Amino acid sequence: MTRSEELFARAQRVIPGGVSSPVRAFRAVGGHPPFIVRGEGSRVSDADGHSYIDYLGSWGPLILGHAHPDVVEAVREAALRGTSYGAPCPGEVELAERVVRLMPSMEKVRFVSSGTEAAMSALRLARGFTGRNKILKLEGCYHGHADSLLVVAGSGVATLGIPGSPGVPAGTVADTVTAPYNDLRAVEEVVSVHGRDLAAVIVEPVAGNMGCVLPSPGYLGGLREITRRAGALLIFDEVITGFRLGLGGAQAQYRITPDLTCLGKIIGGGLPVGAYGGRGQIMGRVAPEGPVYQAGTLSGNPLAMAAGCAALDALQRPGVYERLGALARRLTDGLAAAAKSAGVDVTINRAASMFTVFFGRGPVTDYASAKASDTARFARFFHGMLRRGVYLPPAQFESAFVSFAHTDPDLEATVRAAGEALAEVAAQA
Ligand code: KE4
Repeated sequence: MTRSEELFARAQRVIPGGVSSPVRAFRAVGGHPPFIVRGEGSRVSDADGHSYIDYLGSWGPLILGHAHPDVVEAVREAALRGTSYGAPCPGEVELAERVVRLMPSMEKVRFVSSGTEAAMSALRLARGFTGRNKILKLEGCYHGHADSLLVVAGSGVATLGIPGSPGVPAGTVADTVTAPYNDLRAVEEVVSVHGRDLAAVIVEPVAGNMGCVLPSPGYLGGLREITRRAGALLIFDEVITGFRLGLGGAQAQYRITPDLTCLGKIIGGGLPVGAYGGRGQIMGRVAPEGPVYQAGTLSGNPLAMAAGCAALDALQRPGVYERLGALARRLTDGLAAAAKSAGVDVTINRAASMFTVFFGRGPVTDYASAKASDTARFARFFHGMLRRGVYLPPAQFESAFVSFAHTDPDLEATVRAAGEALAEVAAQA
């Protein structure tokens, strides 16, 4: 038995599924997860001493790579002053000022401890601000596990939301409507049925949770126009894309001003953080300034704030995003060429330094086309890469991430491994 298998056996005796978050259990790809004991730059190593080039990046936060010296130093220094105060601290102001400067649609921001809390709070605020109840989420987008967002995809425009998990009461999702991503007509239909009661549309401006799927030309502008006309708020869930696509996130890249934005992952430098923010007029409704309640023991935690400031400061150095984009472009070009020479049909979607290799001809433009991809082939490819020392996200419907710590030799090794793994995939049924 390997050390990771031993740890997994122990973990499953005391933790559901042996993991703290379901996707980490490798159920989508089979096999057992390696237990990671160390991250350093572009690599992670497991309990059995295997080292991997890491494209999971902890599901997005580690855009600078693991154990970035500035982040580690900031956390170490903060920890020497204590780990939590439950009181206002300078770090919150420092990070908030950076966020509002770099994402101008966020005149004010509130920190929470996860992306789930950010999205949940943004929805409550949208309902409190508009006095309306209905929310529209797009199929294939994921905004955390708050009850009102756990609805079955395709629950239909007119039909009420159907719970996407046991434990979610039908009443909780009765005000959640879904529509296909990249389909403005479907959104118009939702507005025609629910318009006067539509509080908000929440969307991943570049989707990461059906795999990486980009907005069609005009889609985000269309959402902005439709929500403005309907008097509903447009919420950009930039938990992944915020500071991933660039310093201003997707809203800067696509030049769309949402009413509210959710952040997480990168702004915590790898520590637990989420945030939501927007126009002062809307954020002014948040307690204690306004009546919309939201709270959290560890919100604005000094260590997380220090890590976030260090991360955002490092990301503002010249040439960081250009290098990230160049690395990711070179990698995905190499992967596409490897698939071509192996005779394996893949569709690779990329936005800046996030990407997904879908197994199938594509194009992949929404949840339905993402689900049409060959997940069995993805699983074989995943394990072929893992055996060769490359750690991809253990699920087809996730995004992989290139970090600033990845090197040209990392990319060359990754493309070499892919050539071999894809040849194996081609040789199997
Ligand atoms: P957290 O509660 O996991 O911090 O954030 C929820 C969330 C909100 N919005 C977006 C766009 C997200 O991608 C996420 C969480 N992302 C997943 C991976 N796709 C986290 C990994 C996991 O669930 O273990």
